[in-house]
Amino acid sequence: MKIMKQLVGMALALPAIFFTSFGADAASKRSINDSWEFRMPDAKAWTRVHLPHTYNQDAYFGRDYYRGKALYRRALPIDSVDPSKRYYIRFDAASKRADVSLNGNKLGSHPGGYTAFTYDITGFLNPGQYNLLEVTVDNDSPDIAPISADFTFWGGIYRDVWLIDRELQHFSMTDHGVDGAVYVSTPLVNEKEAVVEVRPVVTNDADKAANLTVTSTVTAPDGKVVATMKKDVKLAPKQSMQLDLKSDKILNPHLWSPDSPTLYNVKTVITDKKTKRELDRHETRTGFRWWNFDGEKGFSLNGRPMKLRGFNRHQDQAPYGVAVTDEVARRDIRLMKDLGANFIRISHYPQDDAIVRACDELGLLVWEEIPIVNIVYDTPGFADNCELNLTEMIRQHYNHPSVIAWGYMNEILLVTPGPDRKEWPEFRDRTVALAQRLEKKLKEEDPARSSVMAFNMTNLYNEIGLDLEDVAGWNLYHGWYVGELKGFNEFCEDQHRRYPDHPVIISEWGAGSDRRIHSDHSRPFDFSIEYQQKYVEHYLPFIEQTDYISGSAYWNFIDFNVAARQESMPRVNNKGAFYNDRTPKDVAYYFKAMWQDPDSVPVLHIASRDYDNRLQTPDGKHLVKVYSNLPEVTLTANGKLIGTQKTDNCFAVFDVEFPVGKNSLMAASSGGIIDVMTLDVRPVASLSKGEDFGINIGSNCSFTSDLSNAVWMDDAPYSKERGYGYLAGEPKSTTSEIYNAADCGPLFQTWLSGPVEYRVDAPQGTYEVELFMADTSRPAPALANLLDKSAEKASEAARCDVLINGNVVEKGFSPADGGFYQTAFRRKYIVDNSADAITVRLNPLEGTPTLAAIKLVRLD
Ligand code: GCB
Ligand code: CA
Repeated sequence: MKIMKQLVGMALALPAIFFTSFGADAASKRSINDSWEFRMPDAKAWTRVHLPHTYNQDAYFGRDYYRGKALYRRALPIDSVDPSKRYYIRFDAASKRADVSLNGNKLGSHPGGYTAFTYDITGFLNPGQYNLLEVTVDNDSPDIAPISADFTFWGGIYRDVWLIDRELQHFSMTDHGVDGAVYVSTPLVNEKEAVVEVRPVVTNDADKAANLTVTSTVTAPDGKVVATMKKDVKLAPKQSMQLDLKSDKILNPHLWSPDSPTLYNVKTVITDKKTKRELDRHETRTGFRWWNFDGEKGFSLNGRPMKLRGFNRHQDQAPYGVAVTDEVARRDIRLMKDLGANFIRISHYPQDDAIVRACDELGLLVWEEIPIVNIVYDTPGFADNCELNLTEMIRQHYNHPSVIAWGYMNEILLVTPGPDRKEWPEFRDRTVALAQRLEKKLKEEDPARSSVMAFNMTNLYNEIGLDLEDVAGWNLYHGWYVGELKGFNEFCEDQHRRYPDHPVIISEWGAGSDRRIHSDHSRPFDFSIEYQQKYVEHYLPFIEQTDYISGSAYWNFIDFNVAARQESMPRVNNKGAFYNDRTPKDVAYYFKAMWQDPDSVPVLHIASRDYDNRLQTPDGKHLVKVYSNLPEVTLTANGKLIGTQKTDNCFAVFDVEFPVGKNSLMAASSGGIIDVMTLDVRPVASLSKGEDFGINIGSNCSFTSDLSNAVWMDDAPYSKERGYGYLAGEPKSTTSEIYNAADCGPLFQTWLSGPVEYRVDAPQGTYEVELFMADTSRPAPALANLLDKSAEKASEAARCDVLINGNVVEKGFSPADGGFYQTAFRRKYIVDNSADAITVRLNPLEGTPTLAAIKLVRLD
């Protein structure tokens, strides 16, 4: 009864669909991404949506994005049901769990947000009536990986949904979401000969036996048939059987490689043995290649050494989250390929079929993995679901020749209670047991692919027996999260000394950067564009030059959304080589210069796009870096020759004097290769009327607002030459988010603490002096309640008297009063300056007060 009511509702809502028919003669497959309705559980009204769709736009605005259920529904475009057909619905992904029902009948509940699943809907269709498909998606299941990880667990049906029909005899449609179970591999392949093996699962859904012929044809790219295999099979009613067809030797196969991604077509057909009628057809591509990971020599493809060069990829693009189309997938792979990459780690979860297809076609070798990240909990069903998702990933992407490695755990000890905790033995044993189980499953499913795991920073992985996979991936962040850059080299050398036989790949390395932050003396964790470049320029040559390192995947291809992340751009992990909108950062051209062969792809790039609007410096000089794979670079500014330099480590740095204004820059190299750009130099910061004179106190970096373009200059101890700086105070910083900071977040994340004395040389006159502060000693309360008297004077807050030019402007002051911890505070004071400087003093009364930035504006 309830269902009938809903159906009537749908009839009104979606009239057009009723009349579309589906199920012509041939087997067919079509997407049904259009005409869905969506609602949150507590909403009354349905809204119309088009897939791909996510309900987590809130991940862009706050740490606590919605985790829970949401509802989707749609009428199926089927008006006649052919009794000689089977009907299926395939979801390419719904995150993390999807409960699906048709006309009120439950089809199933699928755990896992990154793999496809298919239901046979034949028995549940109402011919000639509305067929109501309902899906409840839940992105909060504690029994499904990932549970803890540095990315947003976007909820929704965010990939394609398909309606498919087949004859009664067909390739299995219910094998782990595989769209027609036909498994193709190349059990023998070398330069001279290759064998193709095809293992189709043939199903007879009829009530009577079927006599069938299965034929498989392998066609070369030039259209020549190079192998034909054929087998007769008799299936009992409702029987499924896996066949094994092996080709004869194919001579002189064209090998697949990143440089030459040659694909052969494998067409497999089921025909009725007697009538010869074609019942099902499956087409896939295969490639002939073999590879080896070696503990000493690194990686080789088709017998030749090859450094794996690539990126990790997350899939989101603002403002759509992960609800992006196939075009996005293909564009991403093309961008990597353009840089000269030959490898991708599809992290941390299986991705769209379009991604792997593009890798086959454009030539990127693939490591794909399931999302078991940080810790293995013992929630019921967790381990089973992991194994299911592993099996799905392997079967669904089995035929892709680009795939060389499957992974199943990432930094699994990161959040796991360590050896110093009493829970350790339990967690250790559970983690190792799951790894063993998955490793075994992986090899059963696919003995040909390499198995990998991503470790991080500690040898514990080896010590407790997690080194059971073919290749050890290391996620290393020396010079970022820990220690110095050279720690990276030392760690690799040490591992190699201890485990010379275990092949190694650097599965992650990366540093964050923020276009608003710049420094000529950059440091780890300052989020400057310049430090990220320094970091990459240190790691990459070592990876390239060290034979035992098979290669690497930089973390990450893009700046990606992490609702919970803080740092300089809250909700963004900004380690990308590209911005989230896929604009390359300058550093992307360093990868390109390192990876591309100068003879075929000369690279020459003035690396100032991320800093193309600068304040004039007192001496008018600016550093300009050029990335290039060519031996020499000549730089011209405003038509004047600056100089010619030999490149070293694929770059050259010029010290250039620029006048204020638009400066034209040209880099040139042999062969007529040039790069040009315009660099805007604005007048040196001044205290003349109408100017903003800002200082990013406590920081080695300048900060430019992307809202107003105002600049806060970098800080230093006071000197006469500089004309500003601190006389007392200790530079400090945090990576925690500062609330209410609008466009100026990073300003508040660095400060001077303690008794602070700050001086800015300033001629006599009236000024607006604005002080920026935040008390970061305690987290912001979840709900700051202004009426709560107890919060009025924050008890542990640092307290001080604030003096400007010796006059007390605040007494017993704290920016945290009212409970405003971790929150931006700006206040302007009007100051008559009769001296030759403006000085600000914080005299501590309790704790250590802080001053994060200052801005002066001359009024008179
Ligand atoms: C890692 C994780 C990855 C994070 C990355 C980071 O090691 O595997 O998921 O996003 O570090 O940026 O911290
Ligand atoms: Ca600051």
